[in-house]
Amino acid sequence: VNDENRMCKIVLAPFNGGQPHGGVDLGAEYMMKHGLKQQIEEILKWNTEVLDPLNGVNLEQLKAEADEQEKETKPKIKRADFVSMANKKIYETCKNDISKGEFQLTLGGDHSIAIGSIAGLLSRYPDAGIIWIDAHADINTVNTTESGNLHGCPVSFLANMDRKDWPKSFDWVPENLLATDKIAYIGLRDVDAGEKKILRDNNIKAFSMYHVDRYGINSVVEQAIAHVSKGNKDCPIMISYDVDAIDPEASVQCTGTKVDYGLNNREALFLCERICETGNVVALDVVEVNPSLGADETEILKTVAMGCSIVRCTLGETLL
Ligand code: 6HN
Ligand code: MN
Ligand code: MN
Ligand code: MN
Repeated sequence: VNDENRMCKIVLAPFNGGQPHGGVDLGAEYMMKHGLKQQIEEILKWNTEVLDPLNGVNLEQLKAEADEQEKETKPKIKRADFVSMANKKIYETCKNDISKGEFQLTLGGDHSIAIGSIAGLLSRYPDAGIIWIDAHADINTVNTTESGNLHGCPVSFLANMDRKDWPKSFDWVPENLLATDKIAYIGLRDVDAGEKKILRDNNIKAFSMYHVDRYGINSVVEQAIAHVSKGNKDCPIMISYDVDAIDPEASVQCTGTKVDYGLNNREALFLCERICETGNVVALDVVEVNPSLGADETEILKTVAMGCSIVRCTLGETLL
């Protein structure tokens, strides 16, 4: 694609049904209000177009109805119908309204929205590698989840684990599934026992904070890229970035499942810069920015600004 005609499709995914906190639905809006679209156009010289798959859906009402009903039924998996419905829409938009060669930028929302965004991306690039940046592995299945929150489960859905046990509303199957050898994690430090077993049993590449300290972020990113690319130097790469990968003390206080001792600010952005430098990055999710959890304006600004920096670095701002 000619540089002047680069197109970044910004997919708004203001969805909070995959976890208990209100406010994570505001993440996309806050990043947009921070000037993200203008930054992409004016600093990075990309064309942009905003897609809004959940437009017209009364998310607040549907969530309230689901919670009301589930007070009685107390299902193990929380708001399954709601999460399934929203992700099917995100999936269809990513699949149908974005072309090969266009960048897919999805702004959450909680991390359950990666069900839709990654399923959509895989319909264009079936062999894409996914680099999942997170304090958590988000690979619980409906059988291993302890919380019942679906933002802890997107990877298992995408990889088709325990398919038959998923709630009936998850009756839609993505055109292409995620192979477990096409994902690599960076930043892990809060992984459930059931998830550890899944990671081990499937031999999934996972770099925890231990590995970041042991080898340094440069080596870790290099290994992650090599792993998901499987020797194909043109392998398309997507980053699914949960801001809770980043250390709360460094910048990210406003997120629903904060964990201490994460990536520092440079590690957090360096990995975006390095993945951008491959020339193969085709998509990015930025999720779990929750402005409602800020103690003051400064905390909110720091988290939102970091979300925007992740986007700009992934699109090449800091490469000369
Ligand atoms: N996230 N492993 C925990 C759970 O509830 O399954 C935490 C998940 C966090 C999910 O941060 O996107
Ligand atoms: Mn997380
Ligand atoms: Mn460190
Ligand atoms: Mn996550």
